[in-house]
Amino acid sequence: MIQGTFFCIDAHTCGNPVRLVTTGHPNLKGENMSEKRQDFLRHYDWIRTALMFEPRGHDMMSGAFLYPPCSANADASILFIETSGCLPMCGHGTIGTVTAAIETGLLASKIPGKLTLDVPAGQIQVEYQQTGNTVDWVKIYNVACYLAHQDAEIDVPGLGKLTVDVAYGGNYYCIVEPQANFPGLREWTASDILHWSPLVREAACSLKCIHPDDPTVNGVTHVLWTGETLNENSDGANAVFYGDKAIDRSPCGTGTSARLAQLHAKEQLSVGDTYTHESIIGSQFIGKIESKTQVGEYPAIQPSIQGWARITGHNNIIIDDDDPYAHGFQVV
Ligand code: PYC
Repeated sequence: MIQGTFFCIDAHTCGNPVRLVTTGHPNLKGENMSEKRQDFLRHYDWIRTALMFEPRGHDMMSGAFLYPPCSANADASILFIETSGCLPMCGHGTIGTVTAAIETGLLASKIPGKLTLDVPAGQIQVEYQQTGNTVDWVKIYNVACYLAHQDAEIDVPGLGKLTVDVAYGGNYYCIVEPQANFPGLREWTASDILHWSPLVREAACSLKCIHPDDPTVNGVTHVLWTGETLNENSDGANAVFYGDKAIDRSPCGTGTSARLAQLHAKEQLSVGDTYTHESIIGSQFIGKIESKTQVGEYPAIQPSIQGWARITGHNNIIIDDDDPYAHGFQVV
């Protein structure tokens, strides 16, 4: 028996997949997207695993559902889904969702080129430029971001000691810069990143992080490795590890936001500075420190991230009880 049919618009943001699910939304309980995220994880997680894991998805798969706004001033809400769960915030996911939704007419803005969106991490503002039917770029004014731990020493089995920072950019990132036990991202292969990242994340679990405004957002979930750039006009390069086996092909919106918060806290960037951030494949986001703010007791920044996305196809996904892999599987 068919459990669900999900019509999806498949897209990519600077190389990383975004599957925007346009039908089959479960009716979620909650006043805001953080509560709705918890409800989805409790009762409907099979939809995520079916759409993100193999055989319908893959290790990097990431997607979103659009919901009606939770706040009076918002245009819509986004629930992010990916292989590791439901992220509080996803930058590449937002850029892909906005592009696909505007280009296909799923979402119309009240003010041309501007949107206010509720996401589990809070509320974000979006600007986009459209030429004809094409969305050329999307700029996200992200939630407030801050440095949670500076120069923390962790011991990674087999690799040794690393000095790392942990910053919040919508998710908590363990940021690793080149040092004695890490020669830099371009000196490592993708297999090296996939091998060491889970061990770094595990070692970084000792670094407590709980979001002051929402305790359901907690713990280091992502590892951001830095290194030399491929493009002359990039200010920095990164490879973000997420889930069990994924390296972000985009420069990572929340990762870039975390990096901006870290560099601002360490007085390497100031308000008004832009930072062109490059991914493992050389694709770029433009980050900017828009203003200073506060998250609980932490000095914080309000960053923006700009990037582009393209639709790759339309996908009518069927989840059938008769299929032993109806809810997906992972090979880890
Ligand atoms: O763009 O924020 C992002 C993101 C998080 C995980 C993968 N991409």
